[in-house]
Amino acid sequence: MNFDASQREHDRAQLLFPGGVNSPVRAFKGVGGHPLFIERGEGAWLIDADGNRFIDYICSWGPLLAGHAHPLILEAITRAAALGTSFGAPTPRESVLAEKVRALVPSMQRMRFVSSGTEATSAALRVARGFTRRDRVVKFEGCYHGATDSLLVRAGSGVETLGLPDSPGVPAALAQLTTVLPFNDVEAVRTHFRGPLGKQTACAIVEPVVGNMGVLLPRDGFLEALRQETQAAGALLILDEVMTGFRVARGGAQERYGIAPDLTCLGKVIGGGLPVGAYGGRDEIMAQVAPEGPIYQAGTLSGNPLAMAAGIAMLDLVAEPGFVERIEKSTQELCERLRAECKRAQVPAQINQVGSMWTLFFAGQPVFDYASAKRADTARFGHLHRALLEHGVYLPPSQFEAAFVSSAHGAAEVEATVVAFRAALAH
Ligand code: KE4
Repeated sequence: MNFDASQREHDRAQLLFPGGVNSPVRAFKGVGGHPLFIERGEGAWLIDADGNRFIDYICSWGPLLAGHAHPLILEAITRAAALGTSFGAPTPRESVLAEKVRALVPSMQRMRFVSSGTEATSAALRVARGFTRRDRVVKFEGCYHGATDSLLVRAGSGVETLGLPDSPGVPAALAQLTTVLPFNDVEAVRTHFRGPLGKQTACAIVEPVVGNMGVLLPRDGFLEALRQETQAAGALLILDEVMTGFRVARGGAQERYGIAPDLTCLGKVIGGGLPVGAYGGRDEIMAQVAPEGPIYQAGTLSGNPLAMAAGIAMLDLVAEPGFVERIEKSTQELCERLRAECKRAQVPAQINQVGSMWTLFFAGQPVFDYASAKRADTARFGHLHRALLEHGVYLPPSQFEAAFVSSAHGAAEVEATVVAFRAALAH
């Protein structure tokens, strides 16, 4: 394949942006080579600046549950744009989307829209600290919750990809208020919340299904223990469903695993490809948020009319019977076929999948936490990524990211992906 135009665009972009990108994971640092510059998307396909076509398993890092340029989402955005792009005032459309969110995620009795997942998690942390009047927070090693200071501590995603376990610029005094526990470790959760720090802890925030170490599933009892222990210690449980929301089940991981959080963070799918995040939960907690209560959070483009229109169209698709289930079925079939290809090639690999998110680890043992994810052969993953590009398949450019399937990935895309994998594994 020819990537000359992308190379030229990357050379130009490096004079303008750090690494030539506006978000680090796009830089291909985890797999080598330079990023593709994209011209357009069509359903499950991306077309790059050189005219190369790829089956897209990034889906904008999760938002595009209905694939690229879905006609109903485009129509909703176009109609909204004709009425104006932003008013800095409330609109009925915000309530329409919030009612749809609440119908799918009933634990979000009231909520607040923001413009990114990072805004949602940083706001949720502040609300938890303000509501409990406690400063300490708990996160889990390898989980990533956006680029917010208190949570850029032993985070996953691009932080892990670039080997930056703690980012400079995060004040030590703040980082010291963040306790990091191993994911899936019930004993560590119990020891913390039953110990002296438990009653000083405002909240635990967790990716209920981790996407940012690659996909890791919660072990039986882990989420339940976290719910019980936070409750007993008077700490809030925040489920970061920015990635899992509407994707691992219609009502997110909290529906799939039957966990009732105090606060939920959403992003990605909720905006249908436009910038939307949200945080929300129990009414008594949200009543503490300004202007009703004293905890401050704000945003110029929060509830943006175009983003609301896209989100409404997206959640209407999610609400359709069979929509989420069909995508999960395609994903399960794809992963089964890829496991068979790895077996045929006698390559030790683990493929973790839940809903329509999955990750292939080159590892001989199950991958269930940060330590086991780190043991995967990332060099081999980089080689696979480059080989798959040559065969028209675009995986996330990092071992520590989730791959995503959309409603636009049909039987033809699954078949073409399996054929490409077989060829790439033989490289
Ligand atoms: P954003 O601020 O990027 O919208 O959301 C932050 C965030 C919060 N919580 C979870 C579980 C997330 O996965 C994310 C963002 N995910 C990354 C990919 N792992 C976004 C891609 C990027 O950083 O460019």
